[in-house]
Amino acid sequence: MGEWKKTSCVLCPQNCGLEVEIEDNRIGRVRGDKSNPRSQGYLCVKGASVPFHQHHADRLTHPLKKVDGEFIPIPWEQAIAEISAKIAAIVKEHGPRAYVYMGGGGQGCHFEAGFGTTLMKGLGSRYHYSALAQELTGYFWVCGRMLGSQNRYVIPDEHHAEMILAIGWNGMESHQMPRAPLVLREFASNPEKRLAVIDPRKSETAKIANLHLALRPGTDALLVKAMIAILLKEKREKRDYLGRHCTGFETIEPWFADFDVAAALAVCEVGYDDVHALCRELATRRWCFHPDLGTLMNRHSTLVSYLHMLLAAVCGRLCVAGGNVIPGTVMPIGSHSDERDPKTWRTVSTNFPAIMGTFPPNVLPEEILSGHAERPRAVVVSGSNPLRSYADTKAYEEAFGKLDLLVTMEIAMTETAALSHYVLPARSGYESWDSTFFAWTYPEVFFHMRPPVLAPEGDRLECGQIYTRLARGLGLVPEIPAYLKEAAGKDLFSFTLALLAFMRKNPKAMKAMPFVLAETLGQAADSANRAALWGLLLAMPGATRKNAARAGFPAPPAWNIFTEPGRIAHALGACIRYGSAAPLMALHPNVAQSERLYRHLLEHPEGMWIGRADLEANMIELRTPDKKIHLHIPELEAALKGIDAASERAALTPDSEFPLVLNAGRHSRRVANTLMRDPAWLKG
Ligand SMILES: Nc1nc2c(c(=O)[nH]1)N[C@H]1C(S)=C(S)[C@@H](COP(=O)(O)OP(=O)(O)OC[C@H]3O[C@@H](n4cnc5c(=O)[nH]c(N)nc54)[C@H](O)[C@@H]3O)O[C@H]1N2
Ligand SMILES: Nc1nc2c(c(=O)[nH]1)N[C@H]1C(S)=C(S)[C@@H](COP(=O)(O)OP(=O)(O)OC[C@H]3O[C@@H](n4cnc5c(=O)[nH]c(N)nc54)[C@H](O)[C@@H]3O)O[C@H]1N2
Ligand code: SF4
Ligand SMILES: [Mo]
Repeated sequence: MGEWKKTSCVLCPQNCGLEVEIEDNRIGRVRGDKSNPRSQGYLCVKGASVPFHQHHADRLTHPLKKVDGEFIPIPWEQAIAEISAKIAAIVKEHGPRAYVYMGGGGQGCHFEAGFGTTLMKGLGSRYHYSALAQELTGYFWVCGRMLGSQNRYVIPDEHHAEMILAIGWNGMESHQMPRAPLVLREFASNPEKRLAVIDPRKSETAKIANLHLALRPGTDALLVKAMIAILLKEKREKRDYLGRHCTGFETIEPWFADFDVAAALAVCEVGYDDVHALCRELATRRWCFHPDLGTLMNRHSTLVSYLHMLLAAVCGRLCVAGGNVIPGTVMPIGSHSDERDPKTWRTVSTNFPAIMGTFPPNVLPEEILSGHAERPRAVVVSGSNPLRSYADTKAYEEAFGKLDLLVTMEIAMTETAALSHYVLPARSGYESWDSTFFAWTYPEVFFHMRPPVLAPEGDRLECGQIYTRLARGLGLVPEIPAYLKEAAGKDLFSFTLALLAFMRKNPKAMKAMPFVLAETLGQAADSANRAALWGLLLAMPGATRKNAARAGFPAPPAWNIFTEPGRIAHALGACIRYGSAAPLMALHPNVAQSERLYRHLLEHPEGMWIGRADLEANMIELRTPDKKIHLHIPELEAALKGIDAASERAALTPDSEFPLVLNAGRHSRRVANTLMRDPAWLKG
C-alpha cells in the first residue's frame, strides 16, 4: 500500500484536484479529490490516466547536447556555461530581437513563464511567442478595445445564468469550465434552464442541447450579424443597459439596418424559424455565452469575437451576474499591448504586433527564414511543442534547422527537443511546485499551489531553476549578499525584512526579482516556483487584495500589527543591522495579508478559494477611461459592414479540385494536446 497525496491533473486547463497513490516514487492509483473546492472530486478519463503522462520511456533525466547529430549527456555546469555564452554572443552581435522565448504552453505548469519572460526582458527582447496567440489573441484584442485592456476579457458566469450559448465549443469533451459535462447536462435537462449550441457538427455537446444551429462551417460572422439584425429590427435591444453602460450604440446600430437576413441565413444553411427562436430566447433569458476554438481559430476570428460581444451587449449580458463577466485573478495571464503605441514591438519581417504581450507562432518560421538582419536566431522553448502543436510542421522544421541556437526545456524527448542543440530535463508537474493561471471561475478566484508528490529522477530541475541558472550565467542577476541568503534560511518575516533592505540598496534587482527569490528562498525549498509565489503575493494589486478580503483573508488593520511588539522590534533590529529604513515597510498590513495567503496555500495542497469578486459591481473592472463598454471599434467597421450573403457565398465557393472543408480541432476525450506520449495510452 502506498501513500495517498493531493495534487491535480495537468492534462487540460481545468487542473481538477487529484489524489494519487505513491509507491516506490511512482504514481499508482488515481482518484478525484473531493476536497478540491473547484473540481469537487470530478475527473475524466484522462485525469485517471496521469501515470501515463508521468512515467514513460520518453522522459528525460539529464541535460543533452547534440554532437555530430547524436545527443550526449553533459553536466549542468557545462550546459549552462555553453548556452549562456551562445545567447550572449548572439545578442551582442545581432541585437536583442535575435532572442525568442517560446513558452507558457502546457496546461498546468505555468510558473516557468514568469522566469522565461523575465530572462527575455533582461536580454532586452520582447519576443514571447505563445499558444495563446494562435487561439485567443483576436478575442483579447477585441476586449482591449471594448473593455479597455486586453487582459480584461470576459468569461461566462454559468452559476447565475439560466441559459448557456455554446459557440464552437464542445465542452462535453474539452471541458473548458469546471466539471463541464455535469454543468452542461444540468442546463440541458433542468426545465428552468437551456443549452443552445452553434456548431456545424452534431458534437457531443450539440447532441444533448435543447437547441442546435448546425450552421455551415465558417459562416459564424454572417449568422451573428443576422441575429443582431433580427434583434434590432424587432426592437428587442436593452435600451436602458446600453444607455447606462455602453457608448457607440448609435454608431453601430445603422450597420445592421438594411441587412438581408434571409439571404445571409441561406448561406449559413440554417432555418429562419430556428434562428428567430434563439433570438427570442436571447432577448428574454439570463444567458451567457461560451465561444471556443470553433470560432476563435476560424475564418474572420477577430470579427466574429467582436460580433459576439456586440450581441451580448445588445442583450445587456456583459459584466452582469449570469452573463459574461470579467473574472478576478491572482495574476493576469499577459500584459495589455496596444499596437497603436509605437513602443509596442512588432515582428521584424511580418510586422505583426504583440497582443496581450505575445506573438503568434504562425509567423515564427517566416520570421526566421526572412533573411532580415534582426531575425530570430536563438530560440528557447519551454512547456510547448511547436513542431507538433503549431501550424505548418514542415516550415517549422526548416526554420528551426536554420537557427544558431535552439534550446528546449522539456519533460520528454519531443519532436521539438529532437531538433534542438541542447535539451534540458525539466521536472514534471508531479515533481515540482507549480500551478496554472487558467483557473477561470466566477465570482470565486481559485488558486492551487501543488506541492511535488514525487522525487525528481536524475538531474531534472524546475524550468524556473534552469532559467535562474541561465540568468546568472548571462550576468542578469546581481550578487546576493550573505545576509540575504542567511535570512532565507530563517522565517518568512526575517527574510522579507532582509529582502526589503536589499531591494532598497539594489533598485535594479527589481527586474531580476524571480531570480533573486529563486537563489535565496528557493534554495532552501529546492523550488524556484515556490519562492516566486512569495514575490507574486507580495506584489498583489489592490483589486486582488479586495477579492482576498471578501474570501476571508483581509489585511489586518494597521493598529493590530503595531500592537505586535515582537514584529516591531524585529523590524527595527533589521533597520539597524542592514543600515536601512526599508525593512519598516514589512509592517504594512498588506505584507501580513500576503503572508497569510502564502501560508494558507502551502498548508492546503487541495487548492483554495483565494478571492471572491464583487458580484454586483463587475463594471468597476472595466479599464476604459469612462468605465463604459465601447461598442464602436473603428478598425473593424469596414469588415463588419462588408460582410454579407454575396461576399461570403463567393468566398466559400469550394475549390472544384478539393471540395472539402477542414474541421480542425476535435479535442476529443482521447486527446490531451501533445501531453500524452506513451503509446500504451494511445493504443486503439
Ligand atoms: N479532451 C481534451 N480536452 C481539452 C484539450 C484536449 O486536447 N483534449 N485541449 C484543451 C485546449 S488547449 C483547448 S484550446 C480546448 C479546446 O476546446 P474546444 O474549442 O471545445 O475544442 P474543439 O474540439 O476544437 O471544439 C471546437 C468545436 O467547434 C466546432 N466547429 C468547427 N468549425 C466551426 C465553425 O465554423 N463554427 C462553429 N460555430 N463551430 C465550429 C467543432 O465541430 C467542435 O465541436 O480544449 C481543452 N480541453
Ligand atoms: N493539429 C492540431 N494542432 C493544435 C491543436 C489542435 O487541435 N490540432 N490545438 C492547438 C491548441 S488549442 C493549443 S493550446 C496548442 C498547445 O500546444 P503546446 O503549447 O505545444 O502545449 P501542450 O501540447 O499542452 O504541451 C507542450 C509540451 O509541454 C511539455 N510539458 C509538460 N509539463 C511540463 C513541465 O512541467 N515543464 C516543461 N518544460 N514542459 C512540460 C509536454 O511534454 C509537451 O511536450 O496546440 C495547438 N495545436
Ligand atoms: S483532463 Fe481536464 S477535465 Fe479531465 S481530469 Fe484532467 S483537468 Fe480534469
Ligand atoms: Mo488551447
